[in-house]
Amino acid sequence: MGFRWFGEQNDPVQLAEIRQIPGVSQAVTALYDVPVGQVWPKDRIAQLKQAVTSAGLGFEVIESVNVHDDIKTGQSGRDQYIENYQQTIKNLAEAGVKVICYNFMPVFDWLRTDLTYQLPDGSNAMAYQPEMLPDDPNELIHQIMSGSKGFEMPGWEPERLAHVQQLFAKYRHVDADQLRANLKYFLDAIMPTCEKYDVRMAMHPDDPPFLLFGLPRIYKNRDDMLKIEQLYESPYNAFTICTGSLGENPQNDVPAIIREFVQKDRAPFIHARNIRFMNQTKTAFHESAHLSSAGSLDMYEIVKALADNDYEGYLRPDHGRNIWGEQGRPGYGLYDRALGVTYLNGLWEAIRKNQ
Ligand code: DNO
Repeated sequence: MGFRWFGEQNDPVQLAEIRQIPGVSQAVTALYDVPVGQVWPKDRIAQLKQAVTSAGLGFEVIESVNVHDDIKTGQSGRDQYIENYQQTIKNLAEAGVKVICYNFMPVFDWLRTDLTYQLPDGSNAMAYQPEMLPDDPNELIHQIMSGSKGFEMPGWEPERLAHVQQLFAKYRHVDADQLRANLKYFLDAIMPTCEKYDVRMAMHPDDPPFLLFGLPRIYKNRDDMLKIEQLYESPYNAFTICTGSLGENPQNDVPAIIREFVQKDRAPFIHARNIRFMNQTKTAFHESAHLSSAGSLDMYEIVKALADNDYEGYLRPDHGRNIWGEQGRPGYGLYDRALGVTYLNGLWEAIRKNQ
């Protein structure tokens, strides 16, 4: 069980606090200040590892090493960025890292229309309501930045998004097939490094898993996963299964997806969270407490899909609400995620003892 941590400078949550959550043994973290595309320096990785391990936690999962847009769009500069990525994989492997979470989403990483949506119990959570999505991506960026309470949001690097027009222009001729071809080019280049150094790549789903702003999306559902799997047949070409992201499309049978990909050993990393649909058509949702009864996903079935298959990979609670007056990062406060850990571990213990 891991817990995401944004680093000493950037996270009000302390490693010492994470260490006290029962059953958490890993900090899931990253060097957030290395610009996308640059090599992660060995000394900076060593410092980060030192901070994590001296707090009594493991340093085996990185989230994320982001992929440069030139790789995603297949620009001529991609080979240099790929070489840098290979070097980063090697550097992380030498520090004992086993899994790297990454994504292949165009322009935006995850996307919401509200970062502090008020819930009836006085807590707040992130939400997505299609009618609140502006037509102009610049306006969305403004919405996200101003809702972020001064925190830099992962995947929303201001220096990258300052050039959003140019970014969109780069993707103008990239459809889903082209994006997948660019992913294949990337995987063909990095997989031998991953195999040699024993680091598994765990691709994160599109969040939300539907088309937005005319941008292509290639990891929305099971069919997409089968296509990605075929791009490079290896357990090192693997997935982060994010229950919330996939669950935001009610057509996705999340427990079935988990079962299938855990059985095939293609799911070394699970993000477990719940969401609640806000309308009849299930196109709007807000994030909720992890408990099944708090949202629309059946968390018992999700944990059961893992436990039934003797899951041995990494798992972390995902976005929680901000509760008890905490002024935490949107989605990443301490308390609700800690409650999530305890609940997930409770489900796990009960299911295992009943087997
Ligand atoms: C948001 C996260 C994402 C995720 C990346 C993985 O809260 O789920 O930023 O870390 O998509 O590359």
